[in-house]
Amino acid sequence: MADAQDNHGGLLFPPIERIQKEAHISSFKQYEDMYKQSIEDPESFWKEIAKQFYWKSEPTGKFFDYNFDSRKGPIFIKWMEGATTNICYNALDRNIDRGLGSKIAFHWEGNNPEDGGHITFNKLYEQVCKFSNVLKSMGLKKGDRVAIYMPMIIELVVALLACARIGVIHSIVFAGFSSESLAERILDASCRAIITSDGVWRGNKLLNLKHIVDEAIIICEKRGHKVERCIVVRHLSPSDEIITEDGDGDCTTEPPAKRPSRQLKIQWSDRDSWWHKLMELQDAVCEPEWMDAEDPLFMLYTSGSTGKPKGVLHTVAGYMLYSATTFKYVFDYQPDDIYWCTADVGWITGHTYVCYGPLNNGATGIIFEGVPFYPDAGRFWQIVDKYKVTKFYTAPTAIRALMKFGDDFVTRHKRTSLKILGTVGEPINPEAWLWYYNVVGNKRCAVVDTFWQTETGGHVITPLPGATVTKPGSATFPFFGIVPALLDEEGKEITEAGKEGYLVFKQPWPGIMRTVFGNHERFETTYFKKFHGYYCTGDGAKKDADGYIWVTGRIDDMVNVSGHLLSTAEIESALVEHAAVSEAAVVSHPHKIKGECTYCFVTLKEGFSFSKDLSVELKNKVREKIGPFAQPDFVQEAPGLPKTRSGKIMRRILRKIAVGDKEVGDISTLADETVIDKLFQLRPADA
Ligand code: 6R9
Repeated sequence: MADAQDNHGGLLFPPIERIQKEAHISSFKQYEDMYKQSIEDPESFWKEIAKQFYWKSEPTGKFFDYNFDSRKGPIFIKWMEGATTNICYNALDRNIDRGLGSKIAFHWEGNNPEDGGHITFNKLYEQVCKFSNVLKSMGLKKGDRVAIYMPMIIELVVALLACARIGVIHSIVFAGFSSESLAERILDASCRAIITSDGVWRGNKLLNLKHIVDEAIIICEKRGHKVERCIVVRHLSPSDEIITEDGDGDCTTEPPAKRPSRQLKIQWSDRDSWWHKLMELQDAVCEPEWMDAEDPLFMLYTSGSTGKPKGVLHTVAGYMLYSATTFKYVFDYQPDDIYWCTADVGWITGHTYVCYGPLNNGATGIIFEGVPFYPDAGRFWQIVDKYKVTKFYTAPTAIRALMKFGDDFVTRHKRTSLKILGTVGEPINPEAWLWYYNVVGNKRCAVVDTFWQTETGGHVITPLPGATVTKPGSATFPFFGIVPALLDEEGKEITEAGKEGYLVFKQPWPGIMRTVFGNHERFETTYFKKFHGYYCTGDGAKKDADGYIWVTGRIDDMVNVSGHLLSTAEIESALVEHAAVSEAAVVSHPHKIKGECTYCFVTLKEGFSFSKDLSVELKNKVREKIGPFAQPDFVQEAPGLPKTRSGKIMRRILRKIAVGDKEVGDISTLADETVIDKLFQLRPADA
């Protein structure tokens, strides 16, 4: 058992001996040596790693090349250009060739604890080949975009890998987004087809995914884009009655035995096809499309500060190297591991650490359809015991929410298989870190707090479990190839310990995004214009006297709600769509479980008055427009907003008002100072 050491009042956690013993990187010195090589000679570092993969042909030009300074020309990043490979081939065929065919690739754990199954690498290969052939039979080809809006089921991974196999760019949209948000993403990428399922149970809620997709397709049609095909997985159990318009639904009218009986009505049209019917007709062999290293692999939308989501684009080879390497070292992957990342594949964490990273290492993973509190708050640990999970990865918001239910839900399960506990998505408060370490990990597991972004493709600042002495709340040190710096507002590097600055990176690593889909200019403006020569994360951070990096959170107009990034502009534009609202300003607000939540100030149009009902209506508006996870916690009336003479809303002041802090700071640039008092008076009682 490892206990903390005291470090000037802070806690230090040295690597756990039993983990260190088997670790790929088992001392800080070894990390430092490898790190040094990775930044001084990235070419030879990544060339060595590239040898683990299958390449149809070798790079034709420079191994890597880039420009991070827009004054010198367009921003670009290229790794291994001219080399050809296929990430699906590497994940499946290569692993089968090295004898892993009968190994389990995924255990599937349903929302209902009695639902489950598994798939081996052989079987996954067969399913993926068949589905690649389905896509091909529809005329889909390299470079086309396909949207995926699916629950956490094996078919989701099959769909993703099949796209990758034939060079179709997948654009996965988390199946919690509204039809509007889904439509916006389909339109931006001009997706030719969409893959979904009939519905899904989440906890005790039944969601009609097909209906949301139908609505999104109608919105797209109205805006001039036709989605040609919609493929629907028959996922609900035969006892969930499905009624389709043409009766093509393998219907049964028997009520479900153990679950609440519900009918799911879905519409059916010419563009729709059942997944299983299409699969029946296909061959289980499909030659992969040999892709250039820099061909696009997937796009994934992330919130942008202007409100319009950005399609972050990743390419084949760099992402493959980086996702696999971070997975191997950060979770210290060993062949007998049972690895579980609880993230939904609809987010980047699911792309990199449910699918691509583990599969390219030949790991056995878990796909969990449900939620942490169903049937009770012990579900995670019950699953850990059921499969003997060794490496577990989740988000601070889940940890905090589970903490609230007390230790009992954890300690009634054994958890003796656990070795490494990861966290991602937002800064983890030391209290949650310590609970994770002491209670969940029983003081015998390493905690890795991994900082990264959709844009970075994989972990960029993170401890290594066998090498790094950790401090609760710090993501510690850069991964291989990452050169971080902290800049002040003027772009000068901060060297002083404890001083906060903008977290930036000086040179590219293989997994960094290459562009914003269809808008390279936005890519340059968002990440490279604020500080020339650096990739700017949009996060603030500081370094302590020991060189540890502490990420403090977003410093742009982004809010991190339960680990999901939302832009305040996006919420504001949903609010002003309501007939009563003339202007809205949204700020982030601390929240015990979610980390942050949103607090909305709304100015009403003449003739409207504020009420509880209106507040509820506005919250629902955001929910419908963006998705349930975006629902604001607070809405308050604002007869006037604090604005500068040039008309800029001073959000800094609104954040103070939201928390009831009268020390609002400098207000000399305000056009009208009297609004502040009024806003304090109108704060809702529960804020
Ligand atoms: C992987 C992912 C990225 C933003 C990022 C930052 C926050 C993620 C963090 C963290 C502190 C950590 N973030 N991990 N902040 N410590 N360990 O979450 O991607 O959805 O794009 O969010 O999340 O603010 O900029 P994404």
